[in-house]
Amino acid sequence: MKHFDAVVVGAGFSGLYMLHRLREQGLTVRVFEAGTDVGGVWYWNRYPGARCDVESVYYNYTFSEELIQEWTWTSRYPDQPSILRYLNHVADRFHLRSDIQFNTRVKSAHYDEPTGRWLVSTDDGQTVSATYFISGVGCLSSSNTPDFKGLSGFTGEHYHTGTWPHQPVDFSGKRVGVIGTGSSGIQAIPVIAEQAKHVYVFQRTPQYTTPAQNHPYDDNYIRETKANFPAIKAKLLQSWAGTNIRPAPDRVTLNDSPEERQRRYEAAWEEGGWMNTGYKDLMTSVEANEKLCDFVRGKIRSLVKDPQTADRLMPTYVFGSKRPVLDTNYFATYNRDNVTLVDVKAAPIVEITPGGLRTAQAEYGLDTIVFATGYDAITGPLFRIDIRGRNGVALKDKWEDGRQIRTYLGIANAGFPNFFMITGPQSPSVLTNMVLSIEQHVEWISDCIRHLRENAIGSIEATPQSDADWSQHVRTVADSTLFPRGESWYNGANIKGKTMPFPIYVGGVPAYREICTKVAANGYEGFVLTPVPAETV
Ligand code: NA7
Repeated sequence: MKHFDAVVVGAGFSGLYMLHRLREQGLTVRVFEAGTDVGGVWYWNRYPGARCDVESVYYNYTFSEELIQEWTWTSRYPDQPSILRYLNHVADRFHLRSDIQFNTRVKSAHYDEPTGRWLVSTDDGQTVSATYFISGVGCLSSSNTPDFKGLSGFTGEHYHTGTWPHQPVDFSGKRVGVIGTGSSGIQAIPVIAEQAKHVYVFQRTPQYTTPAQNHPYDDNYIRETKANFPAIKAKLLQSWAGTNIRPAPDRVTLNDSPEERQRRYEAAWEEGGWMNTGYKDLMTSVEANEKLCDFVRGKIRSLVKDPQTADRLMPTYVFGSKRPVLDTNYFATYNRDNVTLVDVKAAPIVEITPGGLRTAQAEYGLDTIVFATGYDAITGPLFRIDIRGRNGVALKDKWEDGRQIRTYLGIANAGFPNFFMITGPQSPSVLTNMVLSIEQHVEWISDCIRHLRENAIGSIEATPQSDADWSQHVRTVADSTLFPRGESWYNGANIKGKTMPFPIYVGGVPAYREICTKVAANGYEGFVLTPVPAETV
């Protein structure tokens, strides 16, 4: 059996940086990656229109000044091919590939109590051991295709946005059905509609989506950004989500006149992005939230010509309780003659037929079906691996299938020594700039491992009390906001039979960083540190 200091799962943003940091410390590391190359979600999500909803110049690693200076983004929101090129560049620049085994999925990771090592087994039949087992599996890497009756008998082609083919799919002359109107569907639909003969959009829940107002960067902006990067990073770290550098919102929605509100909403709509209106109470006041919802509904009414289609596109839930979407020409796409919106809440999908799809109301002939049906998010990627800690207890059982997630800081788990989760459940993760949050976790974990090694500590493990306290804190903070009010992948509502308490820490990037830094500064308070047995020192 091969022995490593650390095994890391995944070669996306998390795994690549983790590998780099641990190798700098002289550790032996093996990264296992299911794909044939680096990239993580950006390797798999190759659907037409795939684009990140965080601005390019903020959606990159910040640990290396040279990397910042030598890489140039070309548009405000990066498309999937650009991000994938960037991650390939990082892998080459830091010579990372030699420690990554591609085409290999980790099946299980079991903590072996007598040796204090993790035994990690992969789908190619090998088992290796490691002192540290680190998950870089991401939050949205376990794609979900609902179990529609008849799918196996469909005679056309079908694709899931999250596992898209490497060769472009040709939609010309095709009748295409797109199921799902989350970020993936909303990005893909306008692009597919330009090529396909006809697109039927099967929508279960209408979405609040606002214009990205994507545009090419000009050279001056890029020059300035590169010149001021340290200051920009400092500002990003001060922002709630780590996604922009403007001052924190400080206005109260209902204190402004209707005219002033309208002016601010219009300005934010024109500017594009996540509706930066300057109001601080969007996610804490139902009344404030409803004002923005009204504004977006008004925009839908004005953008979509057919009143019935506009009605069907009207969202009614709390803005932000499902992931808001940034789009390019989404609503205008419904003005095309070759696009039909089908409400599958009113008349659910009954089955996929050999020649298309049947709802409770009608049958649609289709050549191609695109499943933009999302992910078994946050817990799904971890549960795909049989992770077992002390006494053979499975993580899935400890968390009661997700109904009772208990972690310490979203990084560690009582009962699972030397197991670290990069952007795990109960950390800020998907509600923040993922790259910034990944960097913070990777640096915290690598500093922790350095501390263990320098002090001859064999293992670190969260106490059950720390797990319980952190989980309670995550719940309390979430319940003081409107985030848990929706039915979304945030709480597992998109997957039949899945329920989980709101699994994201919404205290914001600055507060969260401060807590993690303090835990480390206080000698890893809340953890039990066990020295290496004397005879092995
Ligand atoms: P999402 O946001 O989970 O969207 C999935 C969509 O698929 C959503 O509209 C769902 O409707 C719909 N869906 C799921 N199952 C069904 C069934 N059985 N029938 C009809 N419609 C269904 O996934 P995305 O890939 O778009 O985005 C994921 C994240 O990636 C995104 O938020 C960004 O952070 C990046 P529902 O809303 O559940 O009624």
